[in-house]
This record gives sequence, C-alpha cells and structure tokens, in this order.
Amino acid sequence: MNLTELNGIATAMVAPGKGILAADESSGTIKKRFDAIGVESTEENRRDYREMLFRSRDAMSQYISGVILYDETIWQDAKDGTPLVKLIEQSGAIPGIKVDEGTQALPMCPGETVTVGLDKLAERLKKYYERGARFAKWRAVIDIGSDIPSMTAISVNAHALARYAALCQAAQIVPIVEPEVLMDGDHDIDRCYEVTQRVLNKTFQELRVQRVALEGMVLKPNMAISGKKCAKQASVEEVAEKTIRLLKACVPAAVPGIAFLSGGQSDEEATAHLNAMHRLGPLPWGLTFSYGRALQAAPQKAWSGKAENVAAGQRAFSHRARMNGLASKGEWQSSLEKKAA
Ligand code: 5MM
Repeated sequence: MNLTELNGIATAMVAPGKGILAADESSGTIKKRFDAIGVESTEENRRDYREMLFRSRDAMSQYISGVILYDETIWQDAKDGTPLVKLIEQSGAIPGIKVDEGTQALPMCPGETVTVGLDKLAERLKKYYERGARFAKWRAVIDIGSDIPSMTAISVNAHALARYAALCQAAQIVPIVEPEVLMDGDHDIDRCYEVTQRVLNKTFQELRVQRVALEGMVLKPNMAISGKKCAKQASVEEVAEKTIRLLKACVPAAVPGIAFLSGGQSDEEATAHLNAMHRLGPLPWGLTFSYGRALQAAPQKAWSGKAENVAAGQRAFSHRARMNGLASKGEWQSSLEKKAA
C-alpha cells in the first residue's frame, strides 16, 4: 500500500469548493427515481441520463471532485463509444465505485440489516482499479426505532465496513466508509446524535482493530438531524452545531475528509446545513458533500428522459453543484438560489 498516494487522493476528494456526486444508485433505486419522472429504467436510458451528468463541463470541472459509480455504469460507454469513466477523468474528476451488494436481514435482530458483498471483493477491486476507479464506497444502514438499533447491528456493520476498507487500501483504492443512520423515523435530533455517536465510535474502533490507515480514507456520515416525521424539526444552526460537535468528538483529525450523504433532506436544506457548518470556524478535516438525491433530484426532473431537455438537465445539475461547492467553503447564501430561480 502506498499511503502517500491514498492520502493525496482522499485529500483531492474533499478539496475546498468541490464535493462528490453519488451516482451509484443500484438498478432498484434508479428505477424508483425514473418512475417518479415517468422514464422507463432501461440500460440505455440509465446510460443517457448519467452521460448527461458527466458531460456537464462546468459542474464536473469546477465543483465535482469525484463520482461514485454503480457496477453497470463503470463498464458502460457513452453514445459515441467513449467509456463513461473516461468522460469523468477528462473533466478532472476522480472515478469511484460502489462495491457493497446491498443489505440483508440480520438474523435474530428483527427490523435490522447487515450490508453484504465481502466475498471475492479483493478480485473485484483489482478489476475496478484497472478500469480507473481510485476510490470505492460501502454503505451500512442503521435504522432508529423504539428498540433499535441493537449493538449487534452496529457491531456487525462496523466490522464489515472495516473489512471492506482494509481490502480497498490493500488494492490501492481509497475507501469511503459510509455508516448511514437513517432520518426516516419520528425521533428527535438528540436521539440521532446519540445513535450516530455509538455508530461512529464503533466504526472507528473496528477500523483501528483491522489496521486501516485513517490518513487514506474518507468518512461519509449522516448529519445530526431530526427524523423526517419528528414534530419538532431542528433549525439549520442546531443541525450545524450538533453535527460538528459530534464529529469532533468521534472522528480523529488523521482522517483527511468527511463528505456527507443527504439522506432525504431537501436540496436546499442539504446545502444550507453544510454551509452553516463551515461558518463555525476552522475544522480539523476537509468537510464537503457526497450527495445523491440532493444533487440529482433537480436535473432528473428537468431532463425527464427527453433528449431536447439535456441542456436544461445540465443547467439544473450545474446549479446544485455550484451551490454545494460554495457551501463547502461557507460562501453560500439563500439569495443565490432565488436569483437562479
Ligand atoms: C445514490 O444512492 C446510493 C445507492 O443507494 P442504493 O444502493 O440503495 O441504490 C446511496 O448509497 C448514496 O450514495 C448515499 O446514500 C448518499 O445518497 P443521498 O441520496 O442520501 O445523498
């Protein structure tokens, strides 16, 4: 393992003003997104949609540091025969790959899951590296309910995340470690804080046990945030203050960067939260976005599967990428959204 090189890639992934596009929706998830805009989820439509994003020159060269791809996409070519990975590289962004194979029910733990995909991962990573991937992603999913999460679910998911991260580093690939605590329930921000703290502490314990070099990874966490169905929604300032307090308590400064998931927040909320965190003063790690929905909802709607809407889709994507790029430096203002509208 060349740690200097891994650290250089991880640092570039969280460079100020830039963040990561999570375009790694599995076939089931992209179908749901396409259903919402009335587009059939065929291989060609998925390719056309992602090609539209990766050919957005302004967004990709100025605000996107890396793109997380799904297995199908990393092997796909653009309409003119150029591999999609090459389009990403030509824009100056780094290609990455989602390597987990989704979640399975966790035995003895009703309502909880464990993320799978470790079998043959070393071989798969080798092929992805040859194709151009320089980072990878694995997502663990932790749900909050009256009796969950159990320590069992937290432990097995942290163990798998660390196994994956060690395998990535051995393959000279930067692991994005994503332990996502869902914001689906009616819990308040303090319950989210407490659960996320347990999850992050266990994850870093496992990373150390399995000798993962913290300097060569990126953390992709949820924010400390109220559950979607919670009657009392925390303000932008409270989310920013509690998230930074939580991350400072749990994430060693050796980690080069943290890139948030959006988790179902609205586009503008996700931007405002990131921006407010940067207003809280100097931080020990790079702090940016690795959004899926919060970057793609607007371009998906603008595109709606029609070739004549490609320019509109690219404009919508560039706008969200720019807004989040500014937020990653604490330079975003809501008036910029209104001006664009
Ligand atoms: C883009 O969605 C990713 C893949 O999800 P599935 O495996 O369920 O298809 C997802 O892992 C994503 O990268 C993160 O959750 C961040 O996306 P959001 O939409 O939460 O910002």
